[in-house]
Amino acid sequence: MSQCHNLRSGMILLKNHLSHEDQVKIIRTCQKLGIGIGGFYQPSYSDGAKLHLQMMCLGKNWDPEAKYVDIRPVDGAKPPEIPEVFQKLVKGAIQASHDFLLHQNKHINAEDELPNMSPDLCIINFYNENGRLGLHQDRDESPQSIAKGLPVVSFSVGNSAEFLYGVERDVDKAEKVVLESGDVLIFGGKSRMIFHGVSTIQANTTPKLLIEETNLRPGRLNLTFRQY
Ligand code: MD6
Ligand code: FE
Repeated sequence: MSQCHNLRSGMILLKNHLSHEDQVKIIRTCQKLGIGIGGFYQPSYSDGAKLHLQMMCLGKNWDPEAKYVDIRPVDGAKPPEIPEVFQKLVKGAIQASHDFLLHQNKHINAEDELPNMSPDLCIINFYNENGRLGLHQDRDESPQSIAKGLPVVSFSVGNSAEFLYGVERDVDKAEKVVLESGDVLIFGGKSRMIFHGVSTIQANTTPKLLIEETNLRPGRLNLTFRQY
């Protein structure tokens, strides 16, 4: 079993949860979808400021200005569906988190702490080695989804990232955790509204075999699954 950390209530880190084969599948799928209709682009705000990453969405479209809309404003593209293999991986990660919570305390109801979720959308970010993402909350999903604390499930593949999180939008007060290739971070329940962001991408930290098998360029892929 991969190592599990309960970072705070509703926030669980599954270290090295995704197998090498899973990671290869994730990269190849993102490579394929990323150059198709609805594929990677660099999002920007209406004032022209660009995010320091490439993004694409599956299932439903989200962008930092328009939020959730059926077709994306930049090019009118409809997002591709979430592949079945991704659905299975998300299910497995939530199950592993519940098993871990019950292992820690068999008297709790694991679903109270971390509700179940079936994703209908996924936001995929690709960061090059200068990529980053400022502290934010994920609060554009439906009020019901947020009120229930339905978790966001996040897969990291490629270079490691320094990930910040905290109850305030304050970088100096934030906790830090390094997310490595294969890690899964889940936050829901009492942590659904936590502030979080990516401060740095650590150069040359992708496992060599992963690069050899996928030709992934230097950088980090992050997939966040949610239920609108
Ligand atoms: C990232 N992740 O790790 C950005 N959001 O690149 C997120 O913004 C995120 O990891 C919600 C839940 C988990 C996350
Ligand atoms: Fe987020």
